[in-house]
Amino acid sequence: MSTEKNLQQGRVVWAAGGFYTVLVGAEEVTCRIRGRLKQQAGGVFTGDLVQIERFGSKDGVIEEIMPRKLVMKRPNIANVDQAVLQLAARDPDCDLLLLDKMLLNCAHLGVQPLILFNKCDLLESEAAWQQLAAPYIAAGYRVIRASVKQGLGVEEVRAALAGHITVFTGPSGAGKSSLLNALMPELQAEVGEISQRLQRGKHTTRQVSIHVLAEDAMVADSPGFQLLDLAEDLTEQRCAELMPEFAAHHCRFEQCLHDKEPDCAVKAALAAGKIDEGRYQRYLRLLTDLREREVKY
Ligand SMILES: Nc1nc2c(ncn2[C@@H]2O[C@H](COP(=O)(O)OP(=O)(O)OP(=O)(O)O)[C@@H](O)[C@H]2O)c(=O)[nH]1
Ligand SMILES: [Mg+2]
Ligand SMILES: [Zn+2]
Repeated sequence: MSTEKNLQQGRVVWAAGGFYTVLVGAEEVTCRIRGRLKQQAGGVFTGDLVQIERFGSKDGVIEEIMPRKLVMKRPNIANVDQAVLQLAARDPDCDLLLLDKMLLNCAHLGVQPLILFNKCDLLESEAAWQQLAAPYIAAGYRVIRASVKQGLGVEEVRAALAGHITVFTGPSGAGKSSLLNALMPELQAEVGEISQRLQRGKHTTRQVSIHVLAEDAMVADSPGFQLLDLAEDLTEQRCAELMPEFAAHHCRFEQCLHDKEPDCAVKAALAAGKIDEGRYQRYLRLLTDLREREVKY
């Protein structure tokens, strides 16, 4: 008699309390995991491709974790190739330093970022939109103007999701779950209020969950956050390289951080109004954060 196990491949789409929901084809299988895997490569992440052994139609056990392409730390998810970085244009206030950190982390990891400003129904004018979006469009990022409330931008997002595994990420209260519900009304993900006193969301979504939007598109909802660290192995030099609007300018020193160095082409471009002052100032702030972090270690 053969002892070969009958293994099937699937993707972990949800994890809670030691159980993992693995999608095998269109079937959801509830799995435990082999003890030896708990230590391997940090355990099992939502998004992992795994080999499972089935017991009956609904239950199974994860036997192998397939090599993963990447792991995002915040939110905790494996193997995504695109991230919708979603912020509310208003309510809660738009935290652009947080956005710039998310952009650097994505670029560092090799995840394609897509900036989405939601709640544009709350913007007072066209000028307010321009002020928000123009620096990012000028830097070369793709920016989507959205109001889930009014249905604005939803189909543009749907089109952008084709062919990708995309995670929706950003502050609590940005409307990530609301956007997912607009894309997949059958989902009925829980949506929360904004605390007007604190001007932030109430951390309604507690777990990362992956959903099949179309044959070639998967999307993940994820818990929002207020604070974010730059990736652990991000250096000052790497940050400088990952700022797309700096790339066209060539400084005297190849390793220029565009801070206090002489003959800096980036600073010249800044003075000429070709680089956004806000983006540059936040970049300097992040360099300072990284230096302080180095001192701590
Ligand atoms: N005005 C306005 N409100 C919106 C819009 N989209 C979502 N909201 C509201 O914003 C609040 C937060 O929405 P959620 O979808 O729960 O936000 P979230 O990003 O999933 O928050 P977490 O799960 O806590 O990370 C809810 O009260 C939504 O009704 C929009 O386009 N305009
Ligand atoms: Mg949510
Ligand atoms: Zn420079």
